[in-house]
Amino acid sequence: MTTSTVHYRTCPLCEAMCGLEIQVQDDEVRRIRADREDVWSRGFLCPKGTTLGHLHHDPDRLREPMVRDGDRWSAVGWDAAFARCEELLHGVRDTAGPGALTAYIGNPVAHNFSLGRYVGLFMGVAGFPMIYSAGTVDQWPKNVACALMYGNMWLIPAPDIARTDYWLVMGGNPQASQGSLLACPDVLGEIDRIRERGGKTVVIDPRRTGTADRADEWVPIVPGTDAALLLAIAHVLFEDGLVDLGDVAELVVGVDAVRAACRDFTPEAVAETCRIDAATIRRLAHELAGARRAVVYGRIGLCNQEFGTLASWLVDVVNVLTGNFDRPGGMMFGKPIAWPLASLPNPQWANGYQFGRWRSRVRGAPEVLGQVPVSCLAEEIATPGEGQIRGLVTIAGNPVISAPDASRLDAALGGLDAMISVDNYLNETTRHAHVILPGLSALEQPHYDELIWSWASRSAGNYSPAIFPRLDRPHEWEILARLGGLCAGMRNDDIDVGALDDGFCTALIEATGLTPEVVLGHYDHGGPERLLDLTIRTGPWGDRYGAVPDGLTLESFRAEPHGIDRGPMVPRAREVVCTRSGKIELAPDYILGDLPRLRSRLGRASDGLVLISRRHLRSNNSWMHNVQVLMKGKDRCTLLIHPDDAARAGVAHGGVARISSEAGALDVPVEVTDEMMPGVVSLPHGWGHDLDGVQLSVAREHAGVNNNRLAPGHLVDEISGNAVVNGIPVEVVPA
Ligand SMILES: Nc1nc2c(c(=O)[nH]1)N[C@H]1C(S)=C(S)[C@@H](COP(=O)(O)OP(=O)(O)OC[C@H]3O[C@@H](n4cnc5c(=O)[nH]c(N)nc54)[C@H](O)[C@@H]3O)O[C@H]1N2
Ligand SMILES: Nc1nc2c(c(=O)[nH]1)N[C@H]1C(S)=C(S)[C@@H](COP(=O)(O)OP(=O)(O)OC[C@H]3O[C@@H](n4cnc5c(=O)[nH]c(N)nc54)[C@H](O)[C@@H]3O)O[C@H]1N2
Ligand code: SF4
Ligand SMILES: [Mo]
Repeated sequence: MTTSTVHYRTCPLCEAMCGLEIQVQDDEVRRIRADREDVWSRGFLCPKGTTLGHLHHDPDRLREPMVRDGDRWSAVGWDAAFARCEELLHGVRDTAGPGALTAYIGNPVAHNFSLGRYVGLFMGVAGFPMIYSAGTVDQWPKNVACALMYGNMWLIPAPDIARTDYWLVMGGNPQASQGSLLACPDVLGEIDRIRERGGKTVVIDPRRTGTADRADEWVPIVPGTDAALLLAIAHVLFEDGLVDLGDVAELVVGVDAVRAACRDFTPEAVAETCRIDAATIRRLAHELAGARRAVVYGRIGLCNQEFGTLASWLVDVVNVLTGNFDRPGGMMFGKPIAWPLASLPNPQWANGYQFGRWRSRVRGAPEVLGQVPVSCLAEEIATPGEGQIRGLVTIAGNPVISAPDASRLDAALGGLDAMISVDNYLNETTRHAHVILPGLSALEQPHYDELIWSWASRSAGNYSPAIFPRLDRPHEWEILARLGGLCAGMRNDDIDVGALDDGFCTALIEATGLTPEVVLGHYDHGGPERLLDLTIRTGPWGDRYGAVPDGLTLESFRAEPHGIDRGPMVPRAREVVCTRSGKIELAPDYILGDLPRLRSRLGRASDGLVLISRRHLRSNNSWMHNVQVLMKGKDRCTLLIHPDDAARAGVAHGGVARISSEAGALDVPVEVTDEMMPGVVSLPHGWGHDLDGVQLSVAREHAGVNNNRLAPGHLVDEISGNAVVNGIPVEVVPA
């Protein structure tokens, strides 16, 4: 007899958090479509969400631990795998010391039920002196700005686009990404709704993206010059008497310092550098100030660039100056139903933020928020001497594709004495591992987003139980706890994962002010579901373990498969800002100190070609090209180039170009299109799958090229250490 069941769950793949309806027959996913009753996404989804079954059933997905001996991989049991990890990790500790071990944390950590909640436990137990992450090729500039302005690196405000009348989008393309540091289903639909209520959306981007096509106006900009543009907008706001802080006025300090900082950044002074005429800059400033509710938003194009921190900071500055901060339709802080662990105060910075507390060994890069650029990793592995990295744990990361100077990192990983990867695939990075410990598929584990609700347009939430529960093997949180112990030198047999988990949970309970013994008494299980219940029950709508009648618990969510919604964003700056002054620090000295670097940029000619990155709706960073149904259609890994530049370079549509930078060269098919502004070419990131040993049968057939082989590792936004992968000087010639 066959049984067919229907399940409701949240897609974990991106920040849109769509509700799915999943039909399963005999352990096989039959159909996935949108859950039209989902309180948050209301029937929205994208093509990736319908492929969770493909990912689950993918024959290339690793289901057992893999151990490598030379070029030979063998599947082994969990005990044998951990025994091998012990041997390898302890080998490095014994010969080179604990400082020779580190970790790289990848993007899916932020999307995975276990990993997101337990990566902190892993790092705490392992006690690494430093770690690396995808964060320094992503949002590190925004983290720096928010740490200094609001007091917590993860206190990131988001645009309330569902209620705004004017949206200025800079360096983000939600048509492909579905929005980032901005959680809202159907972002493009919101652009239509802004227009329907008489408003306007303007996109500032070197490329006329799908988002720009849907918006009302596209303003091309020279990559890396957004900070200059925003300073000029601020200049006009001051000059024309348009500054009005509104409700947050008495909460903000530093307005005069901002006024002084933008004094010489007149529209005329920046126009040539940005290639935006002064009249347009003045008009944008007046439109922002004149709209009833307006909001500026910046994303990866503003972070992964030469002046990432200045640009990310100035986005918020302009929102504050126009009275659009902490009010509906402007820039607001989210209010998650379950508080994210990252919202807890970090004792490291109890006495204020200090950067450069230590430096990387080889290039001397200053530490920023506890990390140095991921582009340091290759040289830290490859350069002999005291402190050389000999052992690496990667957790849901593929830095051989996603990190700058990819060729060097690829080579360096091959020389490690111990490499352990917690990953679901044998791919470009994990092929170098000695042991791969596979995670679960999305459908094998529960889900409730940990961090993303922090910047969501509504206070909603949705718990998804596992569709194919796995009781026969460790879940990723257990893997992390055990690996942390092994990295710390504990013996495998002595590691008590339950005790580590209880200790972690106890510390979190203490942070809520409740009594650990009492709270722990409510549970007969540990793991991420206990933490989730704790963060719901002690959150803004929680039952506080009975103290608040009718308050929410995880059980409340189990009873509501389409989720729970507690309404739109509300003003909360007064409640959450936690700087030492208690104020919004509009002009942190650390960030102002970077202005001379920007000033010197104004004089720099930009006559050559520069390379930027792009995303596509049917890709997800580097790891979903193995899903056949997403790979249909024309080649996506192409070089986009403006007709004038193509003519000058002598390359033709459909031909192959050689693109080179100081870091490397690639041959890639050409797409000539006026969606690029002249002087700027674009490659997608996340490709280059045809390396030896990669076990991705579909992706190998559509290998593409790795654009990070062109990204020089020394190019970083100096004050955050974030990689500059947008605005790389390149040359293009026929291949
Ligand atoms: N040139 C250029 N480079 C970029 C960017 C760019 O725009 N341009 N963008 C940057 C950004 S924003 C990011 S976030 C990074 C991404 O950088 P990474 O996080 O390093 O790369 P991903 O491609 O997301 O790789 C995810 C890895 O996790 C594995 N994985 C997927 N799901 C799971 C899971 O549930 N559990 C486990 N254990 N493993 C899983 C996949 O197999 C893959 O190996 O790339 C950055 N690099
Ligand atoms: N389908 C899909 N969705 C994803 C991902 C994915 O790989 N695929 N990745 C996820 C991740 S990890 C992230 S971080 C988010 C990122 O989300 P987004 O920030 O929306 O990412 P992109 O689509 O790369 O859009 C970045 C835009 O910045 C522009 N840009 C580049 N340089 C500059 C510059 O100097 N100035 C300005 N103004 N613009 C510039 C590019 O042309 C591009 O249009 O997406 C997430 N969602
Ligand atoms: S937009 Fe697509 S990938 Fe993102 S959560 Fe929704 S269905 Fe999943
Ligand atoms: Mo990202």
